[in-house]
This record gives sequence, C-alpha cells and structure tokens, in this order.
Amino acid sequence: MITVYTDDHLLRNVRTELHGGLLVPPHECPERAQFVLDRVKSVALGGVIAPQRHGLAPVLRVHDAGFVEFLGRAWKDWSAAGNRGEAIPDCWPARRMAQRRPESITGQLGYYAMAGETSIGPGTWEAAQAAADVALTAAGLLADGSRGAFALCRPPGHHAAHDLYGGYCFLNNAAIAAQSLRDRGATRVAMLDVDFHHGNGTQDIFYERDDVLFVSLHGDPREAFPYFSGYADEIGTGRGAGFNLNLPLPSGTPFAAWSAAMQIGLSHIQNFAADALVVSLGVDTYEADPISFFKLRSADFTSYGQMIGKLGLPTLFVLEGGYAVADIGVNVVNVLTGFEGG
Ligand code: SP5
Ligand code: ZN
Repeated sequence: MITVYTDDHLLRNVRTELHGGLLVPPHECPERAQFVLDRVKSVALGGVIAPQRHGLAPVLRVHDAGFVEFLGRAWKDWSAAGNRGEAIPDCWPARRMAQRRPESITGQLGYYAMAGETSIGPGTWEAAQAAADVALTAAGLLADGSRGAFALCRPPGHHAAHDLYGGYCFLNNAAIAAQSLRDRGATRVAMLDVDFHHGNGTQDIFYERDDVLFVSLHGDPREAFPYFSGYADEIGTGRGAGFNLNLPLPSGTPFAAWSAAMQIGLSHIQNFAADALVVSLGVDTYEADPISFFKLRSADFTSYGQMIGKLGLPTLFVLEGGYAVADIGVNVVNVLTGFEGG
C-alpha cells in the first residue's frame, strides 16, 4: 500500500491545548506523524510519496467559503490585534444568542469553533491545507485503481464540519477525499469512522445526502467529547435519512464488544453497495490512550484491519486521532497490514 506524506505537517506545532483548566502541550503533536512514518518504513508497507497541490476548489466542495477564508487569515488577524498567545475563542453563539458573524477576530473564533481546546498558531492553516492535499492525493490513487491507500496526515479532520473547526481539526480531510471520489466518478462512497471520538464534522457534511453513507463507532457522547453529537438517534435527514449510523459505546469497552458493533457497521456498508470506502483511522481506541476510554490492544488493530479488508472495497485510510504517541505507529500500521491480509 502506498502512503502519502509530507513534512509540511510540521508547520502545525502550537504550544497550547486547553486541558483540565491548563494550557498544556498539545496531545495532537508533530511526533505522532513521525512515529507512524517510521513504522510504515520499518514494516516496508510500500512506497511513500509526496502529495500534489490541489488548491481550494476540492476543499470548497464540502466547506463554507467564509469559513475557509477565516481559517486562512485567523492567525494574522489575531496576532495583528495584539494578542500575545495562540488564538483561542472565549465566547460562543450559545442558545438564544445571535447566530451572526461578528467583525472581531475573537468573536469570529467563537463563531467558527465547535470546541475551545484547539489553538491556532502560525502555520496552522498551511499544515491544514497540506493535510487535505495528502488525502486528495491518496484518493487519486484509488481513482486510478489501487485497492488501498494511506493518507498519513495531520492535523486530523473528522471534527471539522461544513463551517466549524475544533477537536484538533480544521479541514475535514476524509470528507474532502470522499467528495473527490464522488466527483471523479464513484456513485456511492461509504465512510467508516473508527476514531474513539464521534466524527461530528463528517456527519454534518453528509447528513442530508444518500450518496455518502457515514458509519461511526465512538465513545458515548453522554460521557465523551464531542458531547453534543454522536447519539444513536442521529440517522440523517431528508434524502439522507437512514444514511448515518452512530454506534456509541460505553466507558471501558473491550475489543469483543467493539468488534460486535463493528460487524453491525460493516454489514450496513455491505448493504449500501459502495464503490469505495474511506476510513477515518483514529487509534485513540487503544487501551493506553491518555484522553479516551476504550480498551483495544495492539493486536486488535490487526484483527479489525482484516475485517475491513473482507469488504473487498477500494479503501482509503485517512489518519485521525491517537495520542499514546509511542504506540501510534504500531497500532495504525497494524490496521493497514491487517487490511492487506496480514
Ligand atoms: C481527532 C481527535 O481525536 N480529536 C480529539 C479531540 C479531543 N478534545 C478534547 C478532549 C477532552 C478529553 N478530556 C479527557 C479527560 C481525560 N481524563
Ligand atoms: Zn479522536
């Protein structure tokens, strides 16, 4: 399997994440990508290629133009306003407040943020664009006939909605790639989100559509981030009704229960008769993950990679979360080698 990767992810290297009332070094750090790349090379998964630049057109197929324009200037406006730290919101359009975009950059951060832990710094936008290019380039490999491809990207994407950032995400790399597969001729695309957290952004982008099926296994939002999305009764609306499947699972879920839910998700994907599959591959389901509460072991990642492989679909894997940094490479690459029949 080919991996698409660029060092441009290093451009996102902020100092702060709001966590437990403190500004701490971010869980979503550059070392994550380095550990994954090292493991891809040490098991000789396949070639590693650089992304092509795709520009903003494929990004604007799923994201709001005002939102994308905001991301492009947020750091500059924030620092020009005299702020000395990284850009974080402090006020949101909550219940019964005006849903209007203010002029103030601080107000705009609240308008476009779905969570407050994610700081914006210099280079955040350039890295987010590079991550989308990685996913688009890997999608191109599928369009050209590869059975599998791996987008080794950061920052991750699945919390980024049509016009929202947060949850360490800015552009929804997996959604941008799925839309590009549709635009390159696939009739139906299935998306499987195995990150510990609910992929609220991907759900939002395709919620009214019947040509992209979204299936997500995640920590029950009653107990886990993003708290306000991911319930089982969120099934899609309009034409999209029945094309969104959430499988929330409780704290402490071990692989036996997780894989039973996975079988349900995989059978929905099978019935959908997709032309291609996009997997939002977060490995924060791991037992040692510092911010999550499932109990998967490293060998379990190989097992579920095999389960995905049995679908027999052209499959794009897009890196999302996973914060047990020393083990992220083994866990991610176990899924990929499992998929390939290992
Ligand atoms: C892509 C991805 O995995 N994003 C995750 C974003 C999570 N952000 C907030 C997490 C809050 C976790 N609080 C955990 C307390 C553990 N004691
Ligand atoms: Zn996650």
